[in-house]
Amino acid sequence: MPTALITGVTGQDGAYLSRFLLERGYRVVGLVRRSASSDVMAERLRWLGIVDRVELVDANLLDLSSLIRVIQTAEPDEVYNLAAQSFVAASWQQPILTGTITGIGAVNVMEAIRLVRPQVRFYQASSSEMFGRVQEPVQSERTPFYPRSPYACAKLYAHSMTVNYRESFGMHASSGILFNHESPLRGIEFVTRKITDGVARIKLGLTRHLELGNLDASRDWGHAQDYVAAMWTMLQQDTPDDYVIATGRTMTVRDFCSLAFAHVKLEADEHVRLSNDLVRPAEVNLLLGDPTKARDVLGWTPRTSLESMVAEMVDADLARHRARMAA
Ligand code: NDP
Ligand code: GDR
Repeated sequence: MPTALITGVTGQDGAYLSRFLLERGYRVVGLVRRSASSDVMAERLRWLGIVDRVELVDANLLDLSSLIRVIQTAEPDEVYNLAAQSFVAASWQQPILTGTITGIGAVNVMEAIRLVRPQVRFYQASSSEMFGRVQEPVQSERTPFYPRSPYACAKLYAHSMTVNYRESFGMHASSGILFNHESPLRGIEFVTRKITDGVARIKLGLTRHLELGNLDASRDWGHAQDYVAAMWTMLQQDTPDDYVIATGRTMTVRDFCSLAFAHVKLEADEHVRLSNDLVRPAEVNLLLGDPTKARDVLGWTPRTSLESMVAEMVDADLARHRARMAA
């Protein structure tokens, strides 16, 4: 039975990846940072019904010794580094923390692997945010990077170090340059989930308005459960490499909003309010990925349409609020 160690197991992707690997017969060890709220910490794993099947171990990306200990005791075959301060907007408020966790944290994981178990296959969660102020209208593995936030700068450092460890030490280290991917388990602060949660609350009469920032930004949105499959497939290749994972379709925040409101037969224009406080110091206006390499080399293609994902997210938020109201 192969063993996978997942950092960031309590996050959106960590939960879906755990389920994916369990279904394939893996032993899954999940790294969690100590929290005073440990009762709610594994909420996403609980939502997927797998909390009892994932071995949770305490460690922190900022503490190299804790990572060394976990790799010594868990003896993983594959390590997926999904942990990060992942909210772009917060990275301007906490740039040093973001750089330390999202950037240096990834190097801590690679160092622990190099020192203890260099044969491990390593996955780094790189991001389309690294393209930032895009240098080409459609972004592929060959598109130059131009990060636009402290988060994106930290991710670019971690990405470059992954390439460097591969080339310097021969590590089996791959990066997925993943474009935005969403689900009912998406953090509530990210725009898609903020919208679907807002739509549900408005539909149920819990509030009347939804405040948003820049509606003109365009993103290439896919479903998280499709994207975790790509992570695993990368690590099954003989040769480590970097891959863009995207749908090849882009849509504005405004149009995403319209889709979500239309799902419950409401008009977005009647409920959305604009707030300058939510506009970022520097914006990424357009992301549109070219997943050709992933399709040709990995045989990976996205399965879920944006429309069905929006419906799934709105329905899940409606169900959550109805359950709370009934309690
Ligand atoms: P989430 O924000 O949902 O999850 C982040 C995870 O990192 C959480 O489990 C969090 O733990 C953990 N974490 C944060 N700081 C530390 C630390 N110091 N030590 C240990 N664990 C820590 O992210 P997603 O699941 O959405 O994304 C997974 C990864 O993929 C991230 O690296 C993200 O930057 C990247 N990415 C995501 C994309 C997306 O669209 N979702 C696209 C491209 C890249 P806790 O629960 O304790 O906060
Ligand atoms: P992003 O996701 O920054 O692309 O990073 P987010 O959903 O936060 O923003 C997407 C776009 O929507 C605009 N926007 C708003 N965003 C938020 N959060 N809240 C609002 O009210 C709002 N109004 C408009 C933003 O300005 C932006 O243009 C996500 C994260 O998961 C990263 O970790 C990951 O690397 C990238 O996706 C790919």
